[in-house]
Amino acid sequence: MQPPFSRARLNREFGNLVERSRDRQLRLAVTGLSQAGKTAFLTSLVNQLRHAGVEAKLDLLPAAREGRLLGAQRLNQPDLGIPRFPYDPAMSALHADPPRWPAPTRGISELRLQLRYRPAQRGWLTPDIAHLTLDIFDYPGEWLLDLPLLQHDFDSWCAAQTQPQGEQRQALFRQWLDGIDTLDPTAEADETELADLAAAYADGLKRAKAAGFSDLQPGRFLLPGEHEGAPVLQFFPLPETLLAKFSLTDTERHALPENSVYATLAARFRYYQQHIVRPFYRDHFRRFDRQIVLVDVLGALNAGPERFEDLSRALTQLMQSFDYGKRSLLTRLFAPKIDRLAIAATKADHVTPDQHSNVVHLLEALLAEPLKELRFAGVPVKALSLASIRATKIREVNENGTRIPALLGTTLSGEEVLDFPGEVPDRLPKADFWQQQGFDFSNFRPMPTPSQALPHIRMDAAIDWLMGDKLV
Ligand SMILES: Nc1nc2c(ncn2[C@@H]2O[C@H](COP(=O)(O)OP(=O)(O)OP(=O)(O)O)[C@@H](O)[C@H]2O)c(=O)[nH]1
Ligand SMILES: [Mg+2]
Repeated sequence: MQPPFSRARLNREFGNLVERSRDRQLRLAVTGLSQAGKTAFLTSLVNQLRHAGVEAKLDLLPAAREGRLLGAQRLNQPDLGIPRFPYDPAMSALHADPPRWPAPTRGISELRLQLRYRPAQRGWLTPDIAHLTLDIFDYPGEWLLDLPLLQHDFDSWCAAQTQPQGEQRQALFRQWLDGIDTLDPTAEADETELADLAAAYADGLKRAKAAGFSDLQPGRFLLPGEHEGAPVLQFFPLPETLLAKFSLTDTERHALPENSVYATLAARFRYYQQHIVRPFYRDHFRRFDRQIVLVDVLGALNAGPERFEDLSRALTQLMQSFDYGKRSLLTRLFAPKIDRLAIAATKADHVTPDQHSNVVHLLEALLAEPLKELRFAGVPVKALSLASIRATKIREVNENGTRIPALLGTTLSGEEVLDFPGEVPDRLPKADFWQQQGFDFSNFRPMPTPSQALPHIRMDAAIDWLMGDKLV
């Protein structure tokens, strides 16, 4: 007589059981510069998962399409010392009358979600319901740019920060540049003078941020948090030209007394690295399995060539720190095991659907170098465009017999507009693009939504790529 189960089947079922009984966990890092759309993405992610199977439209996510994803609930987060991700305040803002965008992020927050789903493959040992625990965290984008700062010593950081970066940007630092011109790096440090110059440098960074530039370090100068006014935030780079005036060799420079301007600034830079930047990354960017890099490509395209190049420089630096190959900084420091990555152009609802593939090509062009390295390192990468919270509707306008796609939205000041945003280039724009400036981007207010689930574009595709394989 045949045994009821073959050994192979028993082994397989036992394997399944072990797999299911092991609590499936996933830690997702959402990476993006200031205003890239991290908080909107996280709010929408939580919202879509909570309303999966009911109101959320998630056709590109098989677990939801097949009715197997049953929803998600918040669990107590592991670190009780960190505020909870403000999902409820974000939803209240989006459901207010008139609707508002969630507030810019001022500190770190975390959230743990438990997803309930029915496994796709059923066996006699497979439970009816399985769980996936998802950990997410949010932080101000300004602080992310401190990551590349970890790769430098004070000298190389000075060189990187003071290389020519375009006239418009330079003009915003004029007051600091004038002040620093007469500084003697070998002289004894005058605390008040250094504090004033650091304040002028921070002021330059704030102006550059307001003017749409992205490559801004140190990040805490923009958003100091609890370090406001502390000496650790009173340093700045010394331009090569200034150091050259004193024609010091590297050895002479490093032998300057501890209380000299040069040594004081270098010590504060090191302290900043060790006590502010390193703990931030150690505590929050360690041990994540999946990553999504969000980029506001359209915003940069709208802002002109100098800011577009600035974004490209900032992202390339940032992604170098996340180089998943052998020599990467993070691999050395914290050995993360990221096995899958998405890069996404956010706010895709600012262009008509016929432009979406161009947006993705442009994003890939912007991140060409880091993408090459990621592919070489064997990390699967998906590029997509998405709108975490869609704020426009598509309309077609008939112009002399031709149907032209347009966007219907409400501006931040409350005016309903029909918008023709124009063509997005599918590669890094050449000079003539900027001269003709065929792209017009205006901010929209979120749409009032009767449904609990937020309207989106391709959030389901992003969720599927980031965690669909865990929901089988
Ligand atoms: N139309 C549209 N606008 C969006 C979308 N996502 C974000 N935005 C806009 O971009 C702004 C910034 O989005 P946030 O999610 O706050 O950006 P962030 O990356 O969290 O920024 P910081 O907290 O400053 O680091 C929002 O206030 C909206 O104006 C989207 O899906 N569609
Ligand atoms: Mg935010």
